[in-house]
Amino acid sequence: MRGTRLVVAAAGAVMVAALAAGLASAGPLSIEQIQYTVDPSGSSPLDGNIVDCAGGIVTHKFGGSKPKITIQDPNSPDGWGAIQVKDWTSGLDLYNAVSVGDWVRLSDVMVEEYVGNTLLQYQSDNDANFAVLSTANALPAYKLVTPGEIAAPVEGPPAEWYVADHGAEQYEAMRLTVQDVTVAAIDLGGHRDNYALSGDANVCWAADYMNADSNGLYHPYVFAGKHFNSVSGVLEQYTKNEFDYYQLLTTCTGDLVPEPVGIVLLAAGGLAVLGRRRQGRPRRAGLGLAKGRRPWENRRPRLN
Ligand SMILES: [Ca+2]
Ligand SMILES: [Ca+2]
Repeated sequence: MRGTRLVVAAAGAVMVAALAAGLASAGPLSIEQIQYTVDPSGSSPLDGNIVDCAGGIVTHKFGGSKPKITIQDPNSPDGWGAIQVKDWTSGLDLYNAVSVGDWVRLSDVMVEEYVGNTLLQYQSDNDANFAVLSTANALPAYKLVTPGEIAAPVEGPPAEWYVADHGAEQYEAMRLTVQDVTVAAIDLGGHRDNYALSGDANVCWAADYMNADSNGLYHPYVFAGKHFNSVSGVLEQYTKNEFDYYQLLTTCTGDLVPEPVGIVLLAAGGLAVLGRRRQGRPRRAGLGLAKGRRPWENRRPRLN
């Protein structure tokens, strides 16, 4: 048995060496090459390695206790296309120098799994460096997913929440949108800042802690029962103690799009007035209603 183990260990060492050689000769890795994994834990096979990364477009910056940026490679729109980069330098050399929309390439950054997320650690000790290859890039489009594709965890045992389906792993740090969702519950998760978004017969979790416009734990738009036409953000995992879940992190007010009924009616009324003025036909002021009719009566279909 011992001999067998040695052979297996030796074979493993050869594979690691071959992988390292292949990586070394292939130039900087794409984000997808760092993120992609078939490991059920979701961990990057490069966890603990120092790598060069071809990088991506900065989609978000977040100060927090350890400033970080999120970068996304538009060449991987379907999955494994984004990653967070934490700046550990005393002068925040990376964080302060880059802007949303910059394409940033990185060298000598450490791949590290942290509470469920694959991070690139930007550290002076490893002589990390970066280059801004271009600026003012359009941000990668939000990928439309169903709540079920980034499914919420389920409770059990009591007060423990674990996600059953890690299919969302491929979307880590990517820009995503869910549509037609209602806030089904709040005060959830490891920091009591998560809320459940219900739609499409499924539920996902979201949070606003990275939202530049949130005031406290939740954005003012968010409360139980609130319906949104869409909610967008970047996906983050949280795996610690009695929790393992994915959460859609909104980044600004624009990521929370309420039901637009009132706006649509107002716009339709304004357009009707404008259209009739352009035609030069005198009409009653306001919504251009026929005399004696109310708005909804004007919209009724004829019966004959
Ligand atoms: Ca993960
Ligand atoms: Ca990952």
